[in-house]
Amino acid sequence: MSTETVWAKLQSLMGAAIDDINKAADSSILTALEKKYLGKKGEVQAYMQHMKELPPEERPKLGALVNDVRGKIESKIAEVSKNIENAKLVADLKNRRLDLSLPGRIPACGAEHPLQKTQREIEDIFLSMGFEIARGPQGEWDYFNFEALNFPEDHPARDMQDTLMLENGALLRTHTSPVQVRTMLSYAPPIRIIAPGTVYRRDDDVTHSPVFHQVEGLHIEKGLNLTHLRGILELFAQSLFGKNTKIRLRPSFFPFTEPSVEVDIACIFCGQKGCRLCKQTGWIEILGAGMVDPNVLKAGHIDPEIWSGWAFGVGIERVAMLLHGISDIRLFFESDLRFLRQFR
Ligand code: 2NL
Repeated sequence: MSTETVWAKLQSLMGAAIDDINKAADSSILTALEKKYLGKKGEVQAYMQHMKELPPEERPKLGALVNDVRGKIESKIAEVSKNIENAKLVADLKNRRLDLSLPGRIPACGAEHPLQKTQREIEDIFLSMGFEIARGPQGEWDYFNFEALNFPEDHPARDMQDTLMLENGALLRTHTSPVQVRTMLSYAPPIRIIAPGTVYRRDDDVTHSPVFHQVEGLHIEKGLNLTHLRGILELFAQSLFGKNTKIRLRPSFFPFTEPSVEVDIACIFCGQKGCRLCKQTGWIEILGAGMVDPNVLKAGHIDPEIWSGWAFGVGIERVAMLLHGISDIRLFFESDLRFLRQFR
């Protein structure tokens, strides 16, 4: 074959290839055509066979020609392939309808649990007054939960009735006081701490849950007396319930404090006129407190002749119920989103 014949045949082969490619309806047909024309055993490559028949000076021309034809077919395939993809996209978009009048999807957003929120608010108040946060284990020894806190051997709270016992002789702490005992043993006074956390009792009704939460506070320094207790707890009550909140102290009893007091706030619901929530008394009990019993200081290796202390304990559920007007404690533990969403 002469160079001219090869050239003419290649031209017509290219024409046929381009016609075929233009008619390709989808990418699988394109792949087949690519193999047919440009594959190793394809029709374009076949022309290289004629190389030997040509005079040597013509051979480079044939090589260039084959490469040129190959390049043109390749770019045609690329062009048609892109067209096929575009057409598919356009068809897709036409089939898909976007309804701009639909309401947007509101992302499901988490929020603090009302008890967590109340605990944090209480923590923030005491942190602002220079107290630090102390934490400890929820499984405790009888010694730290009762003995060191001056509970007599026969105190009813030590019974199986009120305390959840663990198998190894330990128990679930019934208050966070053991954290404060541990702190007294680990740090030298003065001490200003609060101990927030989960506590457990064998109890279950509308106002009692077997799992509940508490913040206790302990302040040990030289020369403290009931006026220091009163001043700080008044500021606490005012930060939580409003700056005009009045408080009063009533005598009470706890094994670990002497004297012991209950702290009431003037009823925030009726302005002391008397209502269901203050049981017509005008006062609502919010926490217990007192001067730390010398026996408890001794158990904490602190000399009661040198140091004095006051302490308090406040129930987080009780405060949260008062702040939000909730009457059933079980709502906090049921994980009903309709209830929880109200605190976002
Ligand atoms: C209440 C009463 C109270 C304490 C807790 C305490 C802790 C130590 C020493 C002395 Cl280490 N006291 N804690 C004191 C008085 C009352 O809690 O009714 N809480 C809900």
